[in-house]
Amino acid sequence: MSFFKKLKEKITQQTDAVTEKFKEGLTKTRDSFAEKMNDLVAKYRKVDEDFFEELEELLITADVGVSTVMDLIDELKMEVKRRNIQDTKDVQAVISEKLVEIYEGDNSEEDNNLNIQDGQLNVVLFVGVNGVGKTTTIGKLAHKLKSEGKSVLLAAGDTFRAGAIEQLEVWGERVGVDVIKQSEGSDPAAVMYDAVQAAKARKVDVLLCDTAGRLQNKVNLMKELEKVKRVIEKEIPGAPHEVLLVLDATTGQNAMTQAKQFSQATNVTGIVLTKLDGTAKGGIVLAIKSELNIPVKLVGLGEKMDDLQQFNTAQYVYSLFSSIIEEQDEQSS
Ligand SMILES: Nc1nc2c(ncn2[C@@H]2O[C@H](COP(=O)(O)OP(=O)(O)O)[C@@H](O)[C@H]2O)c(=O)[nH]1
Ligand SMILES: [Mg+2]
Repeated sequence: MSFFKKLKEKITQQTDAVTEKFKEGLTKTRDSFAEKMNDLVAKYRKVDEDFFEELEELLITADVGVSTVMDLIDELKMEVKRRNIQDTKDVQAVISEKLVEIYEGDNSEEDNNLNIQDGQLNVVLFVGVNGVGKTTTIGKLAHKLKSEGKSVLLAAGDTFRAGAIEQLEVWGERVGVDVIKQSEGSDPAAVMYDAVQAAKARKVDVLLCDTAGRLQNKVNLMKELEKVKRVIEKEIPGAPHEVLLVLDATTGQNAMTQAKQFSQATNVTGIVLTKLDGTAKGGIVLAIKSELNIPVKLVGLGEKMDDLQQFNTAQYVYSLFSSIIEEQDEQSS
């Protein structure tokens, strides 16, 4: 069975709605990627060194990340030799296969489930710079958890940015969950303390904590996050159960830099990559995983309430290659 078919089979274990979301959200990346791939294949019919060089460039411009691309190209060259592939068209299938391999690494069981256990209070802390989509993601995730039957509480920990508390309250109303807040300018650690007490008293399943993205300088921001985290840790052993770093996919290498900074300062357990729908450079998902070794747990594929999805490699790679795959499938049948 071809790898595409296997990929497709893996995907059909999920609902059509999820597949549609991924395909729709990755339209820009797919269109740009498929167009460039098709051009490349048309230009070089036979596999040679020039073809690989241009392929390398193509992947780097899709933000896949230089060292990831280098590894991928090496792997591809070996595989092409091993299978004696001559036509560039046939390389496409191998690329998708290798991408999944690279992403999944040694363990094919992806660890992109959120660490949320039944029968206890779970605390999820959201960190990241201003504008990346923290508050929006909290709103979307609250909706998702609630629709799974969990009780949710929100903590308005961004007391710094004007309007941030109100923005979270709007999401709270939309989704139908309460928000614990204090006034603008108050100590975020105090807000977290209140929120944790409220969450305990109300016996909620999940507390989602918003934080500020920009203070006067980075050192202050990191110190504040540490303080917030300490308050949570002290009140609930084992918490926070997740520290999710939110990154904006449209910012490319900037997002990589942020990831490095935040993961040095705090123990990031997962990444939320937002605005994948707004970029043609969706290759960044692969760069994050292979260069930072932090799992991308959730992806933002739009601004609406249900535009947050758990990340899934098969869905992602299938979405990127689907137009190419379907064309090839048609030709071969
Ligand atoms: N297209 C798109 N926009 C998003 C996504 N996530 C967030 N946004 C938008 O990004 C902007 C900043 O989001 P916000 O949650 O306020 O960021 P915060 O400063 O990190 O809390 C808002 O206009 C959101 O609607 C996404 O997945 N796709
Ligand atoms: Mg915010």
